[in-house]
Amino acid sequence: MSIDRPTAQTILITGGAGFIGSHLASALVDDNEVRILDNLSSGKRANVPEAATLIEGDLRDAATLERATADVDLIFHEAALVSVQGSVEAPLTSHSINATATLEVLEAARREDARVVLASSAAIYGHPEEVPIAEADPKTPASPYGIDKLAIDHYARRYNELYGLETVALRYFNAYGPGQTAGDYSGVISIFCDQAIDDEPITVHGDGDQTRDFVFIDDIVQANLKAATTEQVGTAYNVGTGTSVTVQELAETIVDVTESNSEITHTEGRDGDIRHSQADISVIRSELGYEPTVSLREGLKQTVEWYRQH
Ligand code: UD2
Repeated sequence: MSIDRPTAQTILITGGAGFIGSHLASALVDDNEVRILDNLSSGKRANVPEAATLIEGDLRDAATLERATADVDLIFHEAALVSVQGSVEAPLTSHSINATATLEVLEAARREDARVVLASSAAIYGHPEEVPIAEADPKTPASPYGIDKLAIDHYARRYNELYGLETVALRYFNAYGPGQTAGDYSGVISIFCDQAIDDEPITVHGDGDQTRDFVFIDDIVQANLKAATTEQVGTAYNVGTGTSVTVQELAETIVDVTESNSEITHTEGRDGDIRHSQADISVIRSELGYEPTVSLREGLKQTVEWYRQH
């Protein structure tokens, strides 16, 4: 049995000032030397734990990446352009950050003989034929973002086969939690929480019967820590809860948790919206011992608390 978290390692977290990367940094910083590479385009300096070292710069700059990866044992690659819509508007930009720069990270890891745990996405599955979605199911990404994530998911696994690099790709479903900032391209939970706290109408797109598997940040972190120490490398795992809720139910739960006076309204359906999404987590459960620990209601309570304070 492997231990469940890295200790006494030199660790690089790309995107470590962002939502997922900064939570990961907080979980690791007491027992490891943690370095963060972030260009602060969407991440924030304030998210970086005091004991971590921030290298402010671009992943795509060779000298910066070389400095950031010097002598590392382990890399968590979370830096990305996370906007699906943005990738539709600027596919080349998405490709250069989400795909090419990730290949550079894998090359750097080869030079350093470092393990890489990288952020893949449920977006690689596109519109699934059925749910829950298992790792081996068809991959028909519906956006440049999904295509780029699928490319790096493949690269990560082939780098293990071709060069013996230790890699694990984590296919995140809908991540949420404290620190996820509301904006045009952020997740529905951050948008609904802001609306509910301000007693503004909640904007459900379409009929609200579409479903998602919302996974709390603590469980995303748990999956990363397990991926960092497992012997099962050259692999890719779904990270979700294995359950789903409708967007309508989500809106109602947020109104309830915030004790809001917001009305739930319905707007036009969103172009290209995926109807149903739910992870099959049986493989990550059996191979990594991953188990979701935070229910949607509990996760929403913690998230709402954070939004109230910020
Ligand atoms: C998420 C990820 C995306 C990709 C994908 C994989 C985010 C922001 N996006 O896309 O990067 O990984 O999953 O499948 O995390 N909605 C409303 N009202 C709003 C906003 C959204 O009803 O004001 C609906 C939206 O139409 C969709 C659902 O909420 O049906 C979830 O939307 P989302 O943008 O949070 O995430 P998703 O699943 O499209």
